[in-house]
Amino acid sequence: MTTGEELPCAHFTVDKQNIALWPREPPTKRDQPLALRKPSTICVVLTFLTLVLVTSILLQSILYSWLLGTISNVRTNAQLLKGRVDNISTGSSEIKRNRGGLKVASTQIQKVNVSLNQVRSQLLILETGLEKANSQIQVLTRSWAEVDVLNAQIPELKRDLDKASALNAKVRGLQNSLENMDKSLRQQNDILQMLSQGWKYFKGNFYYFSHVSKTWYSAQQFCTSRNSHLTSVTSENEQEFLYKTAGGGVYWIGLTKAGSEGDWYWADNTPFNKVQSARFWIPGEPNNVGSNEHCANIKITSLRSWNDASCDISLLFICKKPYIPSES
Ligand SMILES: [Ca+2]
Repeated sequence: MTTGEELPCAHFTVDKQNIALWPREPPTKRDQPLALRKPSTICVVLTFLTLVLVTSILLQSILYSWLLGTISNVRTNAQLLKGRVDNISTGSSEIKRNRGGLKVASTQIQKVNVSLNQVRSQLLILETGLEKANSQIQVLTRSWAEVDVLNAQIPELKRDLDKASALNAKVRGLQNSLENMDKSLRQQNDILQMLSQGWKYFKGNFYYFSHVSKTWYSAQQFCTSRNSHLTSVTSENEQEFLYKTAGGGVYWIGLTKAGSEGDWYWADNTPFNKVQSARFWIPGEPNNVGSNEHCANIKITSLRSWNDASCDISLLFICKKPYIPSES
């Protein structure tokens, strides 16, 4: 390329080892004139600027891709942050809600504290009670030991009890005997009292043999005034007792007639057995002399000793009353 005086702008030379950008021919450093040096300086500057440009373009492309990556990272981080902020706002509302709950919980905790204090005081009371119970248990344990000792004594006590019950039976027997003795003593006492007053005792009855004479009716009145009647005779033994005790004296007995011609009857209301009594009349009696003999007496010392006589004559007499034991 040749254009007159103008110097070519640049020239590539290729040798075996190097590629270089140079003007038409590599300058020889020694004989290059100063006029030629100016354009080569511009070339260097241009080349440098070109290099700077290329480098900046390369750097920009590299930086651009790096920036894109960074921006996407920032975007991702922003989204994460946004999520966190959302979480935080949600948490904040929950915290607000929880604050109300906390107030309620605080009140409840205060109540629980009060209850706890009450429980504590009750526990103290319970502890005191437990201590008392413990001491009582110790007392009971000692008592139990005493009970054991007593338990061991039970068989012996049982034997003693058997003996005691046997003794008791004996005592009851003795008591009955004593009561019987007491009863018979009282009876004897009653009898003795009656005997001291002149009565005689025979088989459950008292008999009074008078010392003065009276008509039959007066004699009966005397007997009733002493809770008795003129005597009845109901057996051979009694008849024998009476005539023997009379000893030959003549004594009114309680036999009389109902009216002048009536049947015989006993003054003490004992039923009169005419057949059984027939053996006690003196043979030939009752003969009712002058139709005026309506009262009977014991006249002689014999089983057959009865005679009918006038009720108006005065004779000794025999009263009779049954023995009734006095009430204890
Ligand atoms: Ca007669």
